[in-house]
Amino acid sequence: MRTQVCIIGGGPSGLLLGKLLRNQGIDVQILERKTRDYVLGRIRAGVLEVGFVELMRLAGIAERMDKEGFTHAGTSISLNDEIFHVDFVEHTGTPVVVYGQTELTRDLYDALEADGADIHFNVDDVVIHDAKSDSPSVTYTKDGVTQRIGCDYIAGCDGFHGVSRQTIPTTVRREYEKLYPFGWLGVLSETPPVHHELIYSCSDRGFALCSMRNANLSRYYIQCSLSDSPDDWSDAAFWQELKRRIPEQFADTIVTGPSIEKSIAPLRSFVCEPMQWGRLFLCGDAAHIVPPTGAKGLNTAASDIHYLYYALLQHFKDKDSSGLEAYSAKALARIWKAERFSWSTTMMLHRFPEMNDFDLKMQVADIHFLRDNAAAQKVFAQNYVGVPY
Ligand code: RFL
Ligand code: PHB
Repeated sequence: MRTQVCIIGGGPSGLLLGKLLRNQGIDVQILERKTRDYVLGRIRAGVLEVGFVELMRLAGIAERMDKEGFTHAGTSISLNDEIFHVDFVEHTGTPVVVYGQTELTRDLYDALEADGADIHFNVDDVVIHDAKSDSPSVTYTKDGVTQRIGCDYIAGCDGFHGVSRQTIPTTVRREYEKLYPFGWLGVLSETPPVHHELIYSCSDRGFALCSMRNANLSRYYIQCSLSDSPDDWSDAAFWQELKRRIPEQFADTIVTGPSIEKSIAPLRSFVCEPMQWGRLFLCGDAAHIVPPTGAKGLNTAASDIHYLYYALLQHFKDKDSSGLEAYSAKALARIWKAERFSWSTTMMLHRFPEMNDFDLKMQVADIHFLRDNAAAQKVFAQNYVGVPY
């Protein structure tokens, strides 16, 4: 088998790149380790920057997102019972769109399957060969049979635990990491959201976030211990703890119900440099991870895809490889800004085990500065809606 671009990973990064390239007549093969249903069962991100929305429109798959997504002009931030609003539209002219990763991934799968794209599910033993040569290839096994795909380029879109990043020799690859001493316990429930926008809450008992997927589907998170398991948290215990961490006016009005999904995600900051090795290009979680506090995980994946898509287009249409050569530096310049924002909002809003009284006063001053200072709000808004590509 031969293709122009072999895409490893059928998550949002790989699917979006695949759809954009196919629309331009560039041939792709997509390899996914799991089944479609498994990928769609992962409950993850919910907030899209306008840059991501524009890419979905460019790919011609924004119809449902434009109809069912919710435009949010700002967000609320609370400190115990105090609450204030940061208006993204006032400060940047740009809102964000709330549309779940599950729905977006479903739209991508539907569109790719409708135009006959080759997506190989349930593949094992993916190995990248000769990435530094002019004729790389990828082998995999499916149903016990080994297959080989020869290609011009490989897009490593296989997430944090994939094989692509590991293919880059440790003599070349440099990894930067920070682990946080807590996780987020997330609950999805078929209840109306407590507020029309998101509420990020810092409280004496730890962080909480009130988010949503649609008018009758809420997504809530609380900071939890890394040693907790979702089974340790009954629905009743979750709701009780959430109510203690959000302002009283919302604790009094929140509609609770049975959880339909409950999971714990550890918080991590991670960047791999470079994001290119020969003809292998890393995108999304394969190259970098942010703690979810800034809602940047999926959005940083989208900016990688933007840079790689235009670079591949320039190569295949104009025979100009300068975009591909610049990919890693360009993508990383934006990634580090998103890393900084995600790290700083995590520090501002979470309770760290080692915090002393001075640290707690600093945290309050940080939040009050944001509350009282229009310039600080503008900076927060610019980061939240996404710095330009
Ligand atoms: P994904 O979504 O991980 O997709 C990678 C795909 O590659 C497949 N794969 C392989 N395929 C073939 N061969 C192999 N050897 C393979 N190894 C892996 C996997 O099965 C998978 O389908 O990466 P992608 O496409 O880069 O997308 C990135 C986003 O998914 C991610 O940034 C966000 O979801 C991060 N994230 C969140 N971001 C937010 O903005 N808000 C959130 O609330 C939020 N919650 C989360 C998250 C990430 C989580 N992870 C990764 C553990 C919650 C969790 C639990
Ligand atoms: C979500 O809705 O899952 C979500 C929203 C905002 C975040 C993180 C997660 O910062």
